Amino acid sequence: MRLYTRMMAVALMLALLTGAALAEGASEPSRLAQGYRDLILATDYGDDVTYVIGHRHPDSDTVGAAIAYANFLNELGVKAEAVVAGPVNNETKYALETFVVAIPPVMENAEGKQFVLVDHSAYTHAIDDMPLARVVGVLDHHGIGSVQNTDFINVRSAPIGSTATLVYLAYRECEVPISQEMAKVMLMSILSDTRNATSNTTEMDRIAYEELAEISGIGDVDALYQGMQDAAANYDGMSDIDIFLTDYKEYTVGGVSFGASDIKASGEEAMADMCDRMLAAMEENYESIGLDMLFAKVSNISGNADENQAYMVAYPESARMLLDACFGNYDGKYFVFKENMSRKKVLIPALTAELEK
Ligand SMILES: [Mn+2]
Repeated sequence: MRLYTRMMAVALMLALLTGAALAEGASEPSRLAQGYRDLILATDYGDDVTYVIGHRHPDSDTVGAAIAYANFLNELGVKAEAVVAGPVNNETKYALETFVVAIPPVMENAEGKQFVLVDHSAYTHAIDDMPLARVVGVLDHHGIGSVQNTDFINVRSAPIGSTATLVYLAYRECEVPISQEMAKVMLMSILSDTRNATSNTTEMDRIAYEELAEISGIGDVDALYQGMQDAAANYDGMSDIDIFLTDYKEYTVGGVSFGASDIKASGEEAMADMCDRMLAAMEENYESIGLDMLFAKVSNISGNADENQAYMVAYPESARMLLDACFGNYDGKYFVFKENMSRKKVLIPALTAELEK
């Protein structure tokens, strides 16, 4: 018996030393957790599959939140599957391949299908025929968008760093155990959307980050993030317009339509080069994209704090003038930012405020 106890102690110590995963086991939910489960299950999901999908031009938050929320619904007995609105980017591909987690299939038609939307709630950010689908749930951190149907939608929207943090919260509230695999996937999302907890990070994001890092068994989270960053800045083999459309969103404010892209480059020279290419790509594809204004922000991932952290270019001249009215930091060629500002938190609100004047 003493030998057994000692063996257990040694095993526990080894587990701690090697940073082994602390995947959670299932137990009966508390009364409060059952109440939270009932809230989720109050939706009539029917017998068909509920697809969990993120926004177009998918990023790591949108993909990770879809995978983890589909798994969460499965754990509650709902038939759900994660899908993506287009091919995943290099950053997401790198992380999922590292975790050996399958990339969800691309969904092209929404008509007649049933969805939970994650990381978006506006039809402009959803796949084309989403207005012809039944939306039963929304988890988002971009405010409340245009998505509506006649049925009751279970919505959770909060000004938080990552949608995956809301998914994490759902697991916790409902006391659904978080597997090592799901911890990795949600951590990927939080790392990406909060830039490794350096931007737009709420206390809830930090709690999720820390607990998921522990459960995931990933020892060196910073190294994982660096790998994701390097993969994100790798546009090898892509045309300039494909690069422009990798992390790209469209908006309409006061009758003016515009698209905004977020691109990564390492160092000021690479940023300037990328800005030149994006400006040419925007000009060349302006007619086919068909919006009034196009913006490209190139973020610096060099980690060098002495350098400027973002450059921007805009097309056509009306867009350049609008950006100038917002920030006034045009150097004759590029808009230059000391801090890398968030598209969601800074750029879009600034453009919106100026357009509404
Ligand atoms: Mn997001």
